[in-house]
Amino acid sequence: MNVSVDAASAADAPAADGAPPDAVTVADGGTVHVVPDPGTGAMPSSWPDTEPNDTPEQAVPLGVGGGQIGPYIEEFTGGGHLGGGDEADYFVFRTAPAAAGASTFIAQACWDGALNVDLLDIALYKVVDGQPLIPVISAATNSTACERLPMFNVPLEADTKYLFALTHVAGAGAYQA
Ligand SMILES: [Ca+2]
Ligand SMILES: [Ca+2]
Repeated sequence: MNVSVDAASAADAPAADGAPPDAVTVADGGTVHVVPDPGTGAMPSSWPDTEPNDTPEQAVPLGVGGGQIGPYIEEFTGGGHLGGGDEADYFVFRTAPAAAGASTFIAQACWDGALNVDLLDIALYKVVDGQPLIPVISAATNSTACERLPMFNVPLEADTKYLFALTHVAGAGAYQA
């Protein structure tokens, strides 16, 4: 499995904006995204693919989730869709407080293999407001059927903001995640 981490260490290079370097591993070359607050409601069992959700700034707020968290995007309406000008679907949630028990993350996204395209890649980021996105885990193979995280039940920190991204690679079609 070809796992892409899409990240660069900023530990020994000054940030592009002139800010002092720090030791955090950053994505997007150090770009700081303003990710919406996920809110305080309970995470819905089916995640709505509410457009536009094409940038971290436009992430769909999902509230608070606990236990085993995973995307079930438009579970009852055929799934999400990428391509045809839609380059990404972003979602943001917060994990439950520690008192509620441990939270983990699972994810895969599959599409019609008859399309014969590498439709998408997936990635999970930790969000600390005011800092670049912190890559947690991702999958960016050239599969023409599914993308799935290389680890089952990825441990998540309690009471922490996370961003999940499905990014378009090629073709166009629905996906089930
Ligand atoms: Ca989108
Ligand atoms: Ca892919």
